[in-house]
Amino acid sequence: MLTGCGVEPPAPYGPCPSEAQLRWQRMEMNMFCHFGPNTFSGREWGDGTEPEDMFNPTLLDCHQWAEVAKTAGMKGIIITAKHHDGFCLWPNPASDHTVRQCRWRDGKGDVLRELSDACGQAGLKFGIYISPWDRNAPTYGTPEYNETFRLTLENALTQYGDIYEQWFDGANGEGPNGRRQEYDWPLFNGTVARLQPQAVIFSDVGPGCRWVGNEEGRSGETCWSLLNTQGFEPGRSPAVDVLNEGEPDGTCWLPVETDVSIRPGWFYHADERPKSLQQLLSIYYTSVGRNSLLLLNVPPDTRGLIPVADSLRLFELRKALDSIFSHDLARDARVTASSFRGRDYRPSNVTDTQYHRYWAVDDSCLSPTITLSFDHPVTFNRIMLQEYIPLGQRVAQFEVEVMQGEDWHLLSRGTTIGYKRILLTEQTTTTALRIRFVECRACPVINRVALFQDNIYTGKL
Ligand code: FUL
Repeated sequence: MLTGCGVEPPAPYGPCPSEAQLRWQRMEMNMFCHFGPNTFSGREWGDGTEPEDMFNPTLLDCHQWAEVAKTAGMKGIIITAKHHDGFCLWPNPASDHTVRQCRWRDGKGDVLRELSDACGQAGLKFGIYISPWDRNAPTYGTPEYNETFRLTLENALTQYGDIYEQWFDGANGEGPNGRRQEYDWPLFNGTVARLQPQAVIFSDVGPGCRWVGNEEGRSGETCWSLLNTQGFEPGRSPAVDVLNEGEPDGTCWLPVETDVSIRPGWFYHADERPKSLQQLLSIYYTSVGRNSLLLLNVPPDTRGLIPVADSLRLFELRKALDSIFSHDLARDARVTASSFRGRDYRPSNVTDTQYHRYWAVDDSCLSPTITLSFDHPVTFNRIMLQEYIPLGQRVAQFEVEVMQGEDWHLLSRGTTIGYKRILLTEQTTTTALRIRFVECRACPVINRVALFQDNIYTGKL
């Protein structure tokens, strides 16, 4: 394709995101809701023998969940439709361990209906977690269970509108008969792909996005959205540090999702408290700031509401992020570069906020520099960089220098950038900043360089 000035854009390099994966990555921060019998029993893993009537939220209001998520700046909500205890939050015809068997709402309740409607009204996307491990299903541990699970998926994926993400948990223990299950992953993934082709499928190894390898909210400081998945499947995945960092020569585009809970547990427990604002900011920097999507779990309580302590903490987080990131100190910089590909790819594209405009150099140029100069000194302690990932992930090593007096001084260095990378630096005042791309797998394609001042987060990462 030729552009306005007759110069071709860089060709995509290596595996690249699908449109659904790109849309997903740009959501940046979503909410996870663990809710079910465990909310009432105080356990983290129910064993499947819980009586259905244990599930009895007294004031369930999914609009409240959606309002909290939206105000906090989340773009979607994923609900545990069925956790390991097997209880279904919707009247799944393939099971008799569901809301249909409850006294709650006379057996006519349906949490997926209420939450999908609430998300639709609030302009949020809706996703579903369904645990393949089932400690209640009588057929678990036999080939028949794979068919039951397919029917379960089919039912959940056809009644509640568009599903943006299907979350498959990798935990796989014993069922009620003491047997383990050989999962038919091609059948499960194929069912999702057929019924919700735009849904990004999460599991340890995708195929849509991958697990970060820990539950602490920490993506790799080096983080490739690429992975070799051949020979692996959920529950039989590469080592956790490989999941955490990815592989530069990975053959699949498989970006990281960082799932972490705002509380110590995934489910609500009356004696637990939400993490502090400082902890949440640290998690933001080590997830969104490290080329990952943040899926923050906020568990509703026994009333079926998000507790006020958690919602207030989320609002504090939003306020802090807005105050840090709403003022880009690089906005008015003069931007020059060692070279650029042509008029459409000019260096100043990195300081505008249009996602599809970027700075690019000739194919043969693997170590260019870009310089931001300021009429008046700027003071900052955060640097945000973004690669234009529709063309792949290219940068493997870079350095940031700042002008001090007449000389350039090294301020920071990094490895990968990816969709978004936020560097924490010492407080710096300068009239010019230069980024040297030291090692790139193909000519770098950069759509954003921004500088911010964070007066709130006081820790290190
Ligand atoms: C894990 C599960 O065992 C936890 O209960 C929780 O759902 C977490 C998100 O995934 O594998």
